[in-house]
Amino acid sequence: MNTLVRLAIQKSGRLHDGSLELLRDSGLKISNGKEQLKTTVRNFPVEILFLRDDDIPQYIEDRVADFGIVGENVVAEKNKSVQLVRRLDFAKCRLSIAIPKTKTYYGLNWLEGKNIATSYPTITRKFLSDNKINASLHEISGSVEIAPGIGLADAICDLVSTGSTLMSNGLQEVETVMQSEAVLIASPTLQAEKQNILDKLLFRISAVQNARNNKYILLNCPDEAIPKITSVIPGMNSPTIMPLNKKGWSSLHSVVNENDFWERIDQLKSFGAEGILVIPIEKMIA
Ligand code: PRT
Ligand code: ZN
Repeated sequence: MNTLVRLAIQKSGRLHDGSLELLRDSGLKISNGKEQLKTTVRNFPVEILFLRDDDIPQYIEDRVADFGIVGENVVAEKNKSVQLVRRLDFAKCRLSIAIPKTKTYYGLNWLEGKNIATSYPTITRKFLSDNKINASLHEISGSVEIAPGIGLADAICDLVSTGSTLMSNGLQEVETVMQSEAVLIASPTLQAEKQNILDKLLFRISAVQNARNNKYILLNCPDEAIPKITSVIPGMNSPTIMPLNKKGWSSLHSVVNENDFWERIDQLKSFGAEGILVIPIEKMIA
């Protein structure tokens, strides 16, 4: 009998599209009716549950789901019995403390005795106690950033990505409590067959993440530039080099990392590379 695992993702919200895209890029054929609470996958032994993100750690602790995709902030806040298996490189944000722009911040002691509004009481309380600050927390579930403006709190602890919500509410970010991104979490112990399925999924996710982080690069260069160019873009093993129909010139094919892409291109040009083509990679298996 085939084992089926259950993977919980957010039903709707900021993690929903990124989670589905990652699973689809990993080759899972998922049909997605907006109103569905669960769906099976045609070509992979997994059933997908669509839930509120806050509930996912509990479902995994209770073993109703085996794996899930949530923000690291939710994992830390809920503090359930789950293991963080993989960071997924999307929905990046940070949980930060912000105070009115009109106040002068002089360090953590500013928060002493103050009232802080947050939807993340567990993480905020730990941050304050780690820093030996006594402050009272006011837990609210949404629109946290308006709390100082309406006199509900002196400061807030909330998620920030671009910072524009803070700015439009007259707040300044003064402390970063934690960095967060979407993560794959799982039950701390899995039966062997379920672990096997998780390993298969992780292998595919690695291929997708590598492909997203790298580009295929083709260029022409004088033969004497090959050693220098190879030292900058060594590729997965070594570059492919083919002679051009022009004496003393070659075509070189390799991969280049997204993070230092422009810096590498500048170096390659300075070594004499010409006709540089950069192409997205669909999957990359090391
Ligand atoms: O309905 P459900 O409970 O499932 O969803 P939700 O409303 O609780 O969560 P949702 O969809 O808003 O966010 C899901 C996850 O996305 C969060 O737990 C984070 O891990 C991640 N994420 C990434 C963010 C942001 N970026 C983000 N910017 N979550 C919320 N925000 C909000 C923030 O609270 C603030 O109101 O966006 C505003 C700030 O954005 P900037 O760009 O103006 O700084
Ligand atoms: Zn939520």
